[in-house]
Amino acid sequence: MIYKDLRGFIKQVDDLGALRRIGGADQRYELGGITEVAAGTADCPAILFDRIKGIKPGFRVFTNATTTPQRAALALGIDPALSPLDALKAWMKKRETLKALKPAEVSKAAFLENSMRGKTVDMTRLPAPYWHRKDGGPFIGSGAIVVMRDPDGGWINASIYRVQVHGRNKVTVQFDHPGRHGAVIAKKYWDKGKPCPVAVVCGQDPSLFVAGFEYLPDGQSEFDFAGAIKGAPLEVLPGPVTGLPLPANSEIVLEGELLPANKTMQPEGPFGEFTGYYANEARPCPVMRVGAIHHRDDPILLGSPPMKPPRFHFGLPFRAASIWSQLEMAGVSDVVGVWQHVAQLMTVVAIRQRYAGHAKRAGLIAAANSYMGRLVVVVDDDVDPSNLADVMWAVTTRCEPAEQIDIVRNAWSSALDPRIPDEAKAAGVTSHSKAIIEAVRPFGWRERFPPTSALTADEARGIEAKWGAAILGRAPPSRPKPSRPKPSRPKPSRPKPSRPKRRLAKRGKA
Ligand SMILES: Cc1cc2nc3c(=O)[nH]c(=O)nc-3n(C[C@H](O)[C@H](O)[C@H](O)COP(=O)(O)O)c2cc1C
Ligand SMILES: [Mn+2]
Repeated sequence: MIYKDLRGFIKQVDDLGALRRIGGADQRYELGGITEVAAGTADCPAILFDRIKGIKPGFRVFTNATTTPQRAALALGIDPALSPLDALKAWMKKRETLKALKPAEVSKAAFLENSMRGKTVDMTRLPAPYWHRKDGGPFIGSGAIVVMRDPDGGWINASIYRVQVHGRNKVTVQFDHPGRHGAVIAKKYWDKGKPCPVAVVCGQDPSLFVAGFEYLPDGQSEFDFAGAIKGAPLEVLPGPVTGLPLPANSEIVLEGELLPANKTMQPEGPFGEFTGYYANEARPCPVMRVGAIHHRDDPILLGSPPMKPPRFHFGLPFRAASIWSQLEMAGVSDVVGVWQHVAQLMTVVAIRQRYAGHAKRAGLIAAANSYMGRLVVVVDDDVDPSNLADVMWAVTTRCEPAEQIDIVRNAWSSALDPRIPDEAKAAGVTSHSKAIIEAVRPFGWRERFPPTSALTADEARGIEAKWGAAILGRAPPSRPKPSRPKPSRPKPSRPKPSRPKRRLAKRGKA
């Protein structure tokens, strides 16, 4: 069953044994620090913060929501027990058949349980975290959805743009570039000398988080896409201040106006980026005047701060799925997997080699479509592209650097790239070079290549099924319970039926 709202999702995460509750952390740097350290551990748990210092108890912050392949699958309505690569493939297939579903208007909304209006609006009552030490301020929106209505078509755009808090009723909304739908829509109001009605939805359901960073064409609402993921229309209620349709089960909603950028701007940022660096100094940014704050009782803010890679806000590398589709569309056959590591900065393609040049063909297409990625690796089909250790084994044993590494220059990156010098950026350069590593057995003598002594994936699974408990130091299910519980392995306080089996082989994380 797919979750109903963020609370429903958190309950499912808890049932998987993947939730940690933390009380007493500080809004300044501790929420961010704890989130980053947790995301760097092997289990990468989701965290629910409560009793945040200086904030009314009950106001909570939820982080690392979908940072593992397992929880990302859960968010997409895909079986969380699938292997990471199978889950990615299942999403690729599901996405191809998704049908947009318009939201359904309802007459009651949970987010209206509490409201601050006009003079009583006070952003400082909400737990907006200072995520990283050198951030320019607290951010209420790191994974929040910014909702606007296109004045021409009347369609609703609902995407993720970061939102910084500057005062009791003042926040900024940051568009990476003027092509963002939010920027295009706001400009239409501003060009007529009017402010743009806007709402910021914090603590939305994860299907909306996923929809919020999909590249959808203009005219297509992220709300409809979220409905498609869930297989049920999103329930919305017109906001009392803006009339914008707002997801009824959201935790926190800000309503207000985005003021014309030629009149009011506010220095915004800097903000730690997903590359693990700061990309810019503070820069002027459009201001939203907050006319109302609505929230549920004991609301939960969904926080999705960028962190040093390989930590990433989503556990399945979506762009790898689109590169996989692009390879297939381009006629590259026998692709058995595509995955991205280091927060999508490295792409790996696994193929069953059929002809000389097959690996290079796959590598070139993957390189062309690897946003910001300097490293593309092509591996054989016996290597799991989602397992970085496996990939590096192939790189160090099947690739002769002098023969099997190519460099493509002036390729797709972005202004966020920390390795492009300032002078070049000032001159408009946002491209970099990419290395394509063919870590495959050389085609001409692949049959004579030394055979591997490693278990096949099937053999390893067989061993896991038969001997896994013994290897992990757990009693197999058939054996009688030991009379005394071992102190070093405390039993979980309650049964966790749907928790997938722990794998022996450590999986690479996106
Ligand atoms: C966690 C997260 C944070 C993001 N922050 C921003 C941001 O601050 N500004 C921005 O322009 N895009 C940001 N993005 C990317 C956009 O949400 C994404 O490209 C989206 O598809 C843009 O939607 P649009 O086509 O409706 O403008 C972020 C994405 C994620 C997942
Ligand atoms: Mn859009």
